[in-house]
Amino acid sequence: MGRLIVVSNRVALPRRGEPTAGGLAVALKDVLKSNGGLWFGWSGETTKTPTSGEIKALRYQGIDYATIDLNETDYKGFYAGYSNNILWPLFHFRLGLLEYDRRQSEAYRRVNRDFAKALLPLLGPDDVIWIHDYQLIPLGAELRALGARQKIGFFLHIPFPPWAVFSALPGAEVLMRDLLAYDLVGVQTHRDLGGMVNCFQDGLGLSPDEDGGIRTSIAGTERRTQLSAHAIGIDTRGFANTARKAINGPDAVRMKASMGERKLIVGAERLDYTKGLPHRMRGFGALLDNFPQHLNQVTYLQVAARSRNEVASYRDLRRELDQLAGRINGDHGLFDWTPMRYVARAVARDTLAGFYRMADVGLVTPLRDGMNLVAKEYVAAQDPENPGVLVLSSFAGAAEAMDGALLVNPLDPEAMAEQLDRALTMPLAERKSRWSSMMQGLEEQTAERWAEDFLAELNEQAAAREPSLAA
Ligand code: GDG
Repeated sequence: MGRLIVVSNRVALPRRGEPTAGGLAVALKDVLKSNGGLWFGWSGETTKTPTSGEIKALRYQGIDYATIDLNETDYKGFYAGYSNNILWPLFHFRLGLLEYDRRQSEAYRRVNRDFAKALLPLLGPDDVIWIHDYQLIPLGAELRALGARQKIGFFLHIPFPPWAVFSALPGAEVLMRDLLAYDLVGVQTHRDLGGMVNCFQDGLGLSPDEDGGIRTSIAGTERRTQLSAHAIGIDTRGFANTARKAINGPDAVRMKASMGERKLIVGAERLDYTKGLPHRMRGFGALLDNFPQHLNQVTYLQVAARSRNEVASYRDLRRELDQLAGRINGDHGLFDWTPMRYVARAVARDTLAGFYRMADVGLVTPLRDGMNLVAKEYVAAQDPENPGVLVLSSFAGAAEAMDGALLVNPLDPEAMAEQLDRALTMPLAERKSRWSSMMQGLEEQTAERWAEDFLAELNEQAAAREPSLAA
């Protein structure tokens, strides 16, 4: 048995004394530990000079970490440019925000090739490789070009649009062909699987066989790429415990004291245009306009952790949110009631867990989202005796399985206001029954289970066959 090699753009490097934050990092570390594995990727550091491709290695708690730096040109072209300014809006159906630049496309390809060159010497013949997300789509094909024969799987964490959207990308066919280097390509939901299959059919004229795999023959090698949906989960029990403890912590106690008898609506995410934050604020404004019985009775806390400041569309969004929050508070606030508390910084994870538990409503309304872990964390954090209500966008991957949520179309502020009113006034029995059906799903479909299922399916795939070796 070989090792498991996880490759992601950013490596969650261990910091001594600090617990690993985030379900994904926890899940991957667990599977890496049990398989004796290696985690490879960008260190998060940029250098002024061209990079030497030098690998920094570290071993901690049974896991090997290997990272490389990016130079500033590649950081701008590959990461800030092509990955975040072209692929991110494209995969989230936001063609108007896509700013194509051929040099960035070249940087993307070059960095993926550099990753492949740096990774190849670290691989054993029986290792299984699992590559993550849109920054690294061509990495499998680049590894194959260098002769890698190992099983390689790829997981896309963000949505997969249909060809009518995807084809807007110059070179869209090339990126689709890159996916055929993998033995397994996983996406989050059946909707995303439909998008990917549609891209293969309409973009490359390739249809899956009855088991959901695409057969190709490239340079004399017969290959089959299995396509499937694997919904990511969280460390449900771990997060529930964190929330249970945090509710008595100093931050939660202060927060509670500042609220009085008012109800709490909570939202938390990276400050990103896919998360529908302006629409959400308008929905809250509509609640106060259309349901005046909630005036002075409810507070909405929105945490929006700044991210990707180097991309102009993120700076524009920040300005829009600052204005909207100011307007809502100006229009509706009283001298002793601030309807919206807007925090444009990250808060500590356990503090956030305490806020989720305290909140009567979790408001999670992305315009598009691969899965959305906040929706799952909010549910996991609830008090089983007095659970809150999840108001969730039907465009989040999480909506596919979270049947106890109140679903909304985030583009419709009036509808959001109606669902918020329903959530704020929902009787305990209905809250409990909605919550327990979602919690049961979360206990079954954890992050660990997601990783195990994906790897089991990858291991089941037959190795590629060259005609000369075929029986
Ligand atoms: C991508 C896909 C997919 C948020 N604010 C703070 C904070 N957070 C944490 C949340 C959650 C995580 O960040 C965000 O995860 P999401 O899944 O919601 O969103 P993305 O970052 O866009 O992740 C997404 C995911 O990959 C996994 O496949 O679900 O669709 O876009 O854990 O709690 N954490 C702290 N402070 C904050 O202020 N500590």
